[in-house]
Amino acid sequence: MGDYDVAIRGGTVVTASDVMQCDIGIRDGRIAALADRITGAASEIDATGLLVMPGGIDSHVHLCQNSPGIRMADDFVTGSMAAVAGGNTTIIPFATQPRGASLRDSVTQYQKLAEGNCIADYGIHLIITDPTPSILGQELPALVADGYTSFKVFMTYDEMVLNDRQLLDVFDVARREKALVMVHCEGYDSIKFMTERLEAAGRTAPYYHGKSRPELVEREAAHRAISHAELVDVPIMIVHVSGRQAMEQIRWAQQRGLKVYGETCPQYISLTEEDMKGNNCDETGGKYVCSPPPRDRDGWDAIWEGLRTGVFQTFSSDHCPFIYDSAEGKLNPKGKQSFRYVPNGIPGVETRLPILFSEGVSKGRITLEQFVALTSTNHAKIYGLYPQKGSIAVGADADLVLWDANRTVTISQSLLHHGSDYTPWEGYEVTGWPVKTILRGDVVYDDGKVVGKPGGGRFLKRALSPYAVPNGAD
Ligand code: DUC
Ligand code: ZN
Ligand code: ZN
Repeated sequence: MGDYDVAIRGGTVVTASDVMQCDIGIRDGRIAALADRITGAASEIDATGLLVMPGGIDSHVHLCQNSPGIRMADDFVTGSMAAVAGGNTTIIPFATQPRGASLRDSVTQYQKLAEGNCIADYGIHLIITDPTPSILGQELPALVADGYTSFKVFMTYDEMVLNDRQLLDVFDVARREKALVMVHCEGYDSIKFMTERLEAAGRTAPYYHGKSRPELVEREAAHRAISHAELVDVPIMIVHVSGRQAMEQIRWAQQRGLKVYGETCPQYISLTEEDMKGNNCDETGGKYVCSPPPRDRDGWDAIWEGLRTGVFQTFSSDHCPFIYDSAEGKLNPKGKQSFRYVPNGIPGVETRLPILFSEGVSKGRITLEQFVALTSTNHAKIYGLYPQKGSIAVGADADLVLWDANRTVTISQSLLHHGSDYTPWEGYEVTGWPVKTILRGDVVYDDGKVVGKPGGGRFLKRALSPYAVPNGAD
């Protein structure tokens, strides 16, 4: 019997800080050694010619989040199949509190959907829609203590929106509990105003979704959220930043010394509002409807600027999948009448890493180390999972992706494992593709085939994030 259960041999190991040639020894699901040469393991994986990187952590995915008349295309089984097939080992989806409901009960119910079903390890963020005194005073602190150390709030959507006073109250509790708030920055009233104006003019096709929420709507909300965060002195993460204007707000806040973090996603470096035209402004444009909407090529440049210079810490998918051809999906009866009823979201957990690798590393826009930081290490650090996750170091979980940097693949629905019936990136060519995904030492994805079992993923009780520490003292 050797010293290791598994040895990964001959690969190029990449972390957020280094690129090195070494073998990895794994024992009891953890990395036990990094060495020039490791022999005598019970089994060996040949990584010659491949990159070996920390498994992707996707800190922004939606699974099992149904709403009246609308079904999400992925549950924990299919969503996590797609995740591991895309090179990820950890996902962090959201448990939503419906208005009037207990946050604790919402989390308990959501947790049951995950248990026994998830193939990847998973944490859970909270979505707070009804910040009553008992939610903020009792339930939220208890949940933070139980490892749900981050929560999302919305500045739009009828069923989700918080007004400014509610945002301030939630921010204040986040500061007190040292939890991290994620903010969806789009202004409710501006969107409502624009939507009614567009509908009155008969502009109801999916394409007009983008026109109902132009960049300035996101910019205004980002500025408001930043101002509230400064007033309270609480760090915030502005999620799914779509283009130049919101990026500049975050950069401005960071230059002022505020702890304002930024997340962006594949759709904002690879899709544009033109995609929502579909075929001549028809309903196929609904395949690209997400919020904030894809922008334009100048927006792509701005997002790259933010990725390169550190304005953004995380690159997530915002995987929010619906079936296109379904009365409970993009083509629901009301959605055919107006863009306002087309469910917002696109599938992307499986294609996030290949798109960033291809557009970023293969095209020379970012380094390998930046790629690892943006797709894994920073997620672990920001959401209380580091150093167990997000690194290749002795003692860390052996969560790894073996990556072929030279493989060119044309993305196609037929290759993917998600529950949607389409991918917005059909026909999109990428260079760089995951070959094997390893979760705590076990192979869960092997060159096209998901081999991990539902229930193999563990719930991750997350620590408080060092990124959530306020600037000032108490
Ligand atoms: N916000 C998200 O984070 N995901 C999908 C839809 C939305 O508005
Ligand atoms: Zn959002
Ligand atoms: Zn989302």
